[in-house]
Amino acid sequence: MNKRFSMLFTVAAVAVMGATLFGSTYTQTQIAGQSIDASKLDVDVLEKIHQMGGLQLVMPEAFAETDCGVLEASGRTVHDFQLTGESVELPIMGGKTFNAMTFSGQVPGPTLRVTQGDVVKMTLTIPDYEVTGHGNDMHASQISSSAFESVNPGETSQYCYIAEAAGIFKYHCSGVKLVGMDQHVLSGMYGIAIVDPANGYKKLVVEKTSGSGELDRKFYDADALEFQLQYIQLYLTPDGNYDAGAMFKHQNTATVVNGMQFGYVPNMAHNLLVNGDVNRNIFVAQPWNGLELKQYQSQLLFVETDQHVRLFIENQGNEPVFFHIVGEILDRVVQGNRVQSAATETWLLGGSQGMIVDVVFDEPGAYAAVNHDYAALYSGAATVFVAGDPFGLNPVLVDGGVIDAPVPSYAYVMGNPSDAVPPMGMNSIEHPAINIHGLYTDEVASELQEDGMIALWEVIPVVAEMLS
Ligand SMILES: [Cu+2]
Repeated sequence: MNKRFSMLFTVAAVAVMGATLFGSTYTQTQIAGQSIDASKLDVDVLEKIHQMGGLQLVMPEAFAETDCGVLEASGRTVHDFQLTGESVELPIMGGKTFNAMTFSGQVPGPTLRVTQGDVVKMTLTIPDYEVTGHGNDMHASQISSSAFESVNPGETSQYCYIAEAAGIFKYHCSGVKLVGMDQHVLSGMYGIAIVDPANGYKKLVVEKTSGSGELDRKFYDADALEFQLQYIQLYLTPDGNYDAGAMFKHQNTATVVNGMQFGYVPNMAHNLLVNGDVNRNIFVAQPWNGLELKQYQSQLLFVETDQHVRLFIENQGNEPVFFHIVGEILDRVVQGNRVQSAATETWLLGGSQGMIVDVVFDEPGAYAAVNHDYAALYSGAATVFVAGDPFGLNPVLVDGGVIDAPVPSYAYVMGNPSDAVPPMGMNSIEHPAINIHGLYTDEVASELQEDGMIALWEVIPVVAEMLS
């Protein structure tokens, strides 16, 4: 037996013996410092150690290593995650603007997507014209919080870590040495990291009773059409500045999903398609109506019926989220790569909690995903999914020459909004098309357009012309 194996063997043996001794009594003081003579062990115990894989009990190398040089040379996949901290003015419902703080000119900040075990190399740059310093605390990391030290204007800072745990994790500005953290986060400096499980996502099982009353179990492949939804509150003074007094009293001005109130509801184009009139609203609240709003015009989320849909949901805020989809049951809720619930009506997220919701929409229709706290719902937390072709638009679109043949969802015609679509992962179904939508600066929106994303404010008039 070579020395290395011998040492591992001892570690495994101690684990087994420890378990046995603890099983009998918790008062065994002789466990500490006990040495085990392997030659005297029962052969069954040796077999047991062999079966449990002694080698695997040794921790992988450098699991809490934060040295970028060491981690980059480790052979793991490295993700370069570059962010800038910038204060900008962005629109708020009602035609006004507010003084936002952003990661890279957008709220929420860019989504990072990695696989469990990958290395994240986070680089935060603060331009020299920025009015304040910023930091970035990434909840997907397990490293000393000293790495989240704030970065001054005109400077750049970096840290590396291994994304060890699978799930959805927030990242957020840590202020200037924690000072102003509430202001910076609640003004927009937050985002998520999605860490896909090393072995991928699991198949979805949906149990229902069919028309006959028999229990009907249906299996869906792990591959899913994915969306991301992040909830937070805005606490603002009438002139669009952060209101700390309102925050301490939990009196928010607005509840936003991916930065906007009612950002995913019908717009005038949907009014025209469904009601034949741009001014006849489909939904009770359509505050972001009009082509001139460009990337801020509200959009809908389109899915197919009988399709596995995976939602990455994070509560970035200061109030609870009671996540519910009107007309649907959440088929599965996963947190920490463990199933928490199946077939549940609503799931609660406290502040800084995330979850993955798997859902299959059975029937064509419109479904509103809400925070079932009425104050949140009526102040902006309503997001409309449209499954299939509930409005019978396929014949109209085919006759008008917009599409060649009927499509399983309107995503094939209008695309899904870019800020609700996470980067592709190992079990992602690619969206048929993606349109530019989000609380982006005009610079960010132009970059997305240059990258080939659809600018609906340019496409809609063309489609309307074809249909007229
Ligand atoms: Cu900040």
